Amino acid sequence: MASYKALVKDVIKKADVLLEVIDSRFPDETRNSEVEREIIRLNKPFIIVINKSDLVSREKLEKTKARLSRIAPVIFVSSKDRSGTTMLRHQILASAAIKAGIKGQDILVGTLGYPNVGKSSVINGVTGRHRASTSPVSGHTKGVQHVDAGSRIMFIDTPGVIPFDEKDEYLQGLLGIKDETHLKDKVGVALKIIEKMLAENKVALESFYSIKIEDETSYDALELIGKQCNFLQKKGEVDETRTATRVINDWQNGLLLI
Ligand SMILES: Nc1nc2c(ncn2[C@@H]2O[C@H](COP(=O)(O)OP(=O)(O)OP(=O)(O)O)[C@@H](O)[C@H]2O)c(=O)[nH]1
Ligand SMILES: [Mg+2]
Repeated sequence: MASYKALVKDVIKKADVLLEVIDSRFPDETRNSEVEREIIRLNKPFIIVINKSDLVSREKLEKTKARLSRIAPVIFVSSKDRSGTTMLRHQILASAAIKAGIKGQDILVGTLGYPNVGKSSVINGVTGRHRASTSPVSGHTKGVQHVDAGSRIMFIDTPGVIPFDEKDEYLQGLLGIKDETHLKDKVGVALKIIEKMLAENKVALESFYSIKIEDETSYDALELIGKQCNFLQKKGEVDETRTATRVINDWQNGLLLI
């Protein structure tokens, strides 16, 4: 942990421009105030990159952007759809231009963010090639790696900032930091996903599982999904763990949009 913090501080010190990559579904949970404070303290230009924007409606993205634009320039990216990456390249050049004294040299772009938010994928999106290694399993990028993106942009890829402790299993499940096989309370995590869907896009949840939710709780909705998927036990009751596993996988594979 301590060495991790030192690594992040070192990247912030060395970089000319910093990217804080966040998950569009959890903009607040995936921002890191300690990292932002350190960037501001060293007076470095930074860009907030809202990644996985393919998973969230345009309206919600615009709201998040309006809110976060007060802090730093904000760019939406979908590394999956390769959208926003040209805009990000331009913003990097614009932010670097503000910083005096790096004319003609490489622009070092430090890429920071929580595990699994898509830091390496964003780098590949801007580079236009699969230069940085990515994986659905978090904790993939080990140590600091340099990736040349051309036009003088040199990315520094880093491992995910600040792993959550065990207590935050729900958040780890929601953010895809742990997959279903590593989650102990699968039903609990699935209920959190359902709660999030009920609050943000109930219609998408209903249509994805072909169910109708009236005033039901998240638990009732899990039961409905189990019935609809025919995940039943011998006596006919819903197999909650199996249903929860399905919901977690669908969510983590980006099939449930908000
Ligand atoms: N739907 C969607 N999935 C994405 C996007 N960007 C990345 N992913 C997926 O998110 C997962 C993590 O991507 P990585 O680029 O490895 O994430 P990272 O932040 O570098 O992860 P660590 O190095 O483990 O900290 C992979 O399964 C990617 O396919 C995106 O824009 N949209
Ligand atoms: Mg990575």
